[in-house]
Amino acid sequence: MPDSDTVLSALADGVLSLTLNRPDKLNSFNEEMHLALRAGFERAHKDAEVRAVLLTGAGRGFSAGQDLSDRDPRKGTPDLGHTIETFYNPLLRLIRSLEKPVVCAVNGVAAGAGANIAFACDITLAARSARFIQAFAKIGLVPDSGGTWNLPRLIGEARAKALALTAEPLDAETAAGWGLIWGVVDDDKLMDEATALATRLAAGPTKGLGLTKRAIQAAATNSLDQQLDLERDLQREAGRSADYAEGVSAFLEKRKPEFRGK
Ligand code: T3D
Repeated sequence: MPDSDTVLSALADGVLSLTLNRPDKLNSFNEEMHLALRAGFERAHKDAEVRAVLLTGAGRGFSAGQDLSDRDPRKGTPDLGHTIETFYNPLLRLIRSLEKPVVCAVNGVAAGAGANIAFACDITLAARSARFIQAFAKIGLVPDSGGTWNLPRLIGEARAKALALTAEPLDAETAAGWGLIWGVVDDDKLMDEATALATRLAAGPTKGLGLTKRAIQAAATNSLDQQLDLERDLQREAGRSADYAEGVSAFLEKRKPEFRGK
């Protein structure tokens, strides 16, 4: 991982915690933070010790999206397509293709790409005081980081368009009620609950959980027939895993399973 304190990284109990750490800028993304976060997710892909990821932010915000101080128009017109291709899209692909659970703890405001990264994680919990803002409309941009794909799927076109066109903040309770995130937790309990959830997932049958994630994501573009075939293939694969053998043995022996993530 690049030597950067813009993302704090720690591995404990199979959980790789990645904490966005530019609190004075509400954890907005500059290139250094992008590279550090990408390195964290690349490690999660490669390192068998990592069996779940917990993504959160330091300070009072989760992330305010792109660092706009890097976008001063007086210094020229940036090619935003290039930055999306180079930074945001690879990050989204790393999160979605990681066959391990990604828990997101939204500790405060999540705006622009910050909101859509949170929505792209597998299980997102938010502090009661958090809010989500599709801030793009305020500066003449288009929702990115998978926002135009995820929002209509999660909440339908009417709500997706209203959020994206007005940039109105959405409170955490409403986000959970609409199905954008999994749940809301009192601010002072958020990290304990998110850590407990990530730790529980990290102790689970990683192979089966990863295949489950793949199947659910594939459903967005598959027909029912394609999905049924996929379930057959993935079940075959899961059925060959050591964790499946352990799960069934533990059930038959009336004991708790000890999954090893294999
Ligand atoms: O450019 C590309 O590569 C394309 C990709 C784009 C992806 C995107 O994410 S575009 C959207 C960019 N984000 C925004 O437009 C959000 C801008 N921020 C805000 O609207 C507000 O800060 C918030 C609603 C998020 C929070 O408001 P509030 O009142 O709680 O905090 P604040 O006072 O506005 O911000 C606190 C500090 O963070 C402040 O710095 P200061 O004055 O104390 O030194 C503020 O300037 C800084 N900050 C907040 N957001 C950003 C930021 N600095 C740089 N970039 C930011 N995005």
